[in-house]
Amino acid sequence: MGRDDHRKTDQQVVLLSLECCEMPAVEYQRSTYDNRTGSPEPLNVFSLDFNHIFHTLIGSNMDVAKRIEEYLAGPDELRQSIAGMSAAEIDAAPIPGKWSTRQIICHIADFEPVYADRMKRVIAEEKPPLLGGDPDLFAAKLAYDQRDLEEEFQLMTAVRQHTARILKTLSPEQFQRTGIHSRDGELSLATLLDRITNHIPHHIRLIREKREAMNV
Ligand code: NI
Repeated sequence: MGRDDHRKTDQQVVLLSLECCEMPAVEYQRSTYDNRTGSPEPLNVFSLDFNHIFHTLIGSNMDVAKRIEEYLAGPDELRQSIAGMSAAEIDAAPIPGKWSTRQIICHIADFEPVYADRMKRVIAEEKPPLLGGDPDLFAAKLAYDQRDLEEEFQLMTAVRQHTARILKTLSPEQFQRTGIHSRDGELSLATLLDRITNHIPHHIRLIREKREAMNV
């Protein structure tokens, strides 16, 4: 599957989003499929109501403080996931059609400020528009092969500490505030926090898959 033609069919979009998510509901589906059949083919995912799923999962009972701690822990968990890898192993893409570990790290760093901006707008503005981003275009155009991975980690850590300090001041009701995503429709602050918190663990699983493929 070429990365540049992933918009041709729904199936291609789903397969792509398994590697790189702005769509973490796919990951929930995939986990279900993996546990049951070992086959990651969540082809019905587009019929799901994302907002409903997330409200059901975390809804009004969300343990906000715990979620924020998980959000803060993400960058260190990502660092640990690449411990012991050589530069060549980080640059390698051992699984056909999937990214290198370097691309994953740059991808995560790219979307940290995007999500921080979305969360701030939802807190501060009334149902603000939230602009979707295309991870493949970012990966193709934003010099992933030239970037300093230590800077990427510093950015992730700084953005999460900065944003978490704001989130900790909010009431549970404020996590139900919403914005209007250009592709996914109305999303609550709780959903945005859930998505970005799950983003790093999702990609750590894919890094692990690459390490296993390389036996490192
Ligand atoms: Ni992703």
